[in-house]
Amino acid sequence: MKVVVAGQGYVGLPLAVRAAERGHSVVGYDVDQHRTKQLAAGESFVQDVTSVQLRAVLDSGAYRATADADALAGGYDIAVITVPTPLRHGAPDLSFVESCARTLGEHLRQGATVVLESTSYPGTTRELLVPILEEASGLRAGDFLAGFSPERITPGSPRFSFAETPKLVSGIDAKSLDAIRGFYDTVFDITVPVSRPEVAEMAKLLENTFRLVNISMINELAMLAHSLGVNVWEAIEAANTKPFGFTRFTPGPGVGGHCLPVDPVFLSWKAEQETGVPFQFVELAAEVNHRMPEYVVQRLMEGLDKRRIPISGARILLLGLTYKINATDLRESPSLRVADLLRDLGAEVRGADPNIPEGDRAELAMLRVDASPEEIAAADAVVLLMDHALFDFEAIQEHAPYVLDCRNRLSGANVEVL
Ligand code: SAJ
Repeated sequence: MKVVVAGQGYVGLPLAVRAAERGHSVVGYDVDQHRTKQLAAGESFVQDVTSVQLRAVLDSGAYRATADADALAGGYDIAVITVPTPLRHGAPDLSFVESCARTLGEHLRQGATVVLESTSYPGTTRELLVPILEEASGLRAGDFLAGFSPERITPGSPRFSFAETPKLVSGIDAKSLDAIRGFYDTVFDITVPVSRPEVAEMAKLLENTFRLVNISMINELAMLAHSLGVNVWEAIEAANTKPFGFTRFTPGPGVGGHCLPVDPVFLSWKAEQETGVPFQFVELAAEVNHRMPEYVVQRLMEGLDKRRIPISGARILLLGLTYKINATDLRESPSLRVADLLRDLGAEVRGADPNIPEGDRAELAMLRVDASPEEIAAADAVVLLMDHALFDFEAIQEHAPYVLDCRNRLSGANVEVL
């Protein structure tokens, strides 16, 4: 099939490359010329697509990257929208979806299909995408096919590969579902059809709201357990011996990333639009998670107080700056807020993260150092925020005068866990 994947980021690029590997003729369309030039040169910037894979589909001619919408002029059999759906002032920003839909609509032919993968609230496909496609193409729904299929990318996940993760598929009508399922069956091992796009849109938000709420609950439990003098980590492992009806989550410095702090807010926003009341579990979860960086700083100050070290002027070394263990991504990372809070209190903040590429200086706003024994020993306090596999935990335990361990990886008289 002639396939267009609009948006060549951590969701669109793996889909485009995989579809090309599976025999489709794929155009990776992205409005960012720098990004498409990089891709056309065979350089992948997405954790789960190697440059070797990218070069292979470029060389075979199965894939090409472009920022030129004229490349769509010949039409397409199926176009997949994988553009960002961020929040703007706490509300969904669908402007990228709208502009992408207009561009695809201009080249939409009779019988062709458009699938939305970008996360959004239930109703987006039918109420927003389809009307834009109709207006831009002059066709009516039914002349073309449309549906929703949520992305389930787990960046750097060693356990679930892209193709093995079951793919939900939906269509605005039976023909759309057939066409969409037919395409994804060539790319994924398992496709799971649902009756309507609204079900697939809701399922996606359910998946991430489930995680956000449970992570927030375990963070609140961690704060209470500390007050009660109970080791929450031991309690979690004890509860996890129950072979049914329990899912293990662990406390941390807060919930970061491009999914969990964002996707559930789409649900809450839609709830408020429809019922006048936001989705309360999301609101509460967001409030608890927002408090976690402050809690980390409060615990750190308590630890320094015990050692008669004022926070102002203290040299603090933060270990693990990205939003998730072993990730390379800083987006919404709680470490950034911990660093800001510490700086506001007059501390000297240094950060070490072996996962962040050397050239990446974005957003750090702190002195970036290596987690060397010298740096660790010279700090008044070390905070382990993300327990990346690349850290030498023995060295941290041995050389740190005091460690606040947010991930329960260390032990010793100089260690306190969150
Ligand atoms: N976190 C905790 N405690 C936990 C689990 C996570 O504090 O027990 C924190 C992480 O450190 C991170 C945040 O929550 O800051 C989010 O972690 P995550 O494991 O949910 O990772 P994400 O944000 O990459 O979530 C993505 C989601 N995938 C999609 O939306 C397609 C999510 O649904 C996946 O379950 C998750 O990857 C995954 O399992 O890798």
